Amino acid sequence: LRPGAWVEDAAGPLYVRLRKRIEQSIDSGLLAKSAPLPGEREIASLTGLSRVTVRRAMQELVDRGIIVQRQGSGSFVADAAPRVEQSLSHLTSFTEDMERRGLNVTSEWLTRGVFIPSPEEVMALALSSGEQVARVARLRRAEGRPMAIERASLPTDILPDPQLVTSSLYAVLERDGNRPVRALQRISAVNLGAEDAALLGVEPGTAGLRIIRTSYLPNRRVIEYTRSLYRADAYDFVAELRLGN
Ligand code: 16G
Repeated sequence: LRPGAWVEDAAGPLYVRLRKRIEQSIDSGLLAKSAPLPGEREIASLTGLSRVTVRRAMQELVDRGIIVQRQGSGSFVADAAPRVEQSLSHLTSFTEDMERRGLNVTSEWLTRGVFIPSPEEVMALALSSGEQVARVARLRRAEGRPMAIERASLPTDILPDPQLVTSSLYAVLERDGNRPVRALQRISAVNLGAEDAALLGVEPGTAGLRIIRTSYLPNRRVIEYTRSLYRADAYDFVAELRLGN
């Protein structure tokens, strides 16, 4: 946070520039996980910005789960992915969920193509013999932090060209009139294996949430079978319960 350094490379209001500058310092490792941040007053005098501007930038970083503030001891770089509350009663996509919270979504491709299906995929998607399967597997990030690994499989008549999925899978399905309207979701606890843990940025053996989603079109046809691993320290799944059966 050299004086004036925040001005050069970002656009928008001052507090947004300052927020982006701090985010960059965290992403580049200049500010380590759990590292303490200078106080509001110090940041203001280092940057020449008003304390109101600094406070506003800090509040946005707190809202996004990028920094945490502890009463009496100041602000620290959050050492975990942003923690989000996810409703279990709405059929939404990762992109929609994160964008609604103002979090920026990026994905890293693990697999994207058409393959010979596994027996599990044949069963789950009710594929005919000889039919291939479209696979879209991604590491999904919010504000640059890994949140989940999602491995989606779809019939190839629903997704003939997986390469066309550049950001949101559901946006592609929606465009083609194939947006699922119902899904079954199974959530269970797992200990993450070395490879998945490395992708998610946690230690091997850390607890994760395994989620299997099977989604349906209005005509009850299954069109998505997705096996995901979500960071247990990043998600609270919330469902509303009502008396009755
Ligand atoms: C959600 C879904 C996933 C779906 C993805 C599409 C779970 C638990 N949730 O994350 O099944 O494929 O959204 O997101 O699996 P996209 O439209 O952002 O690609």
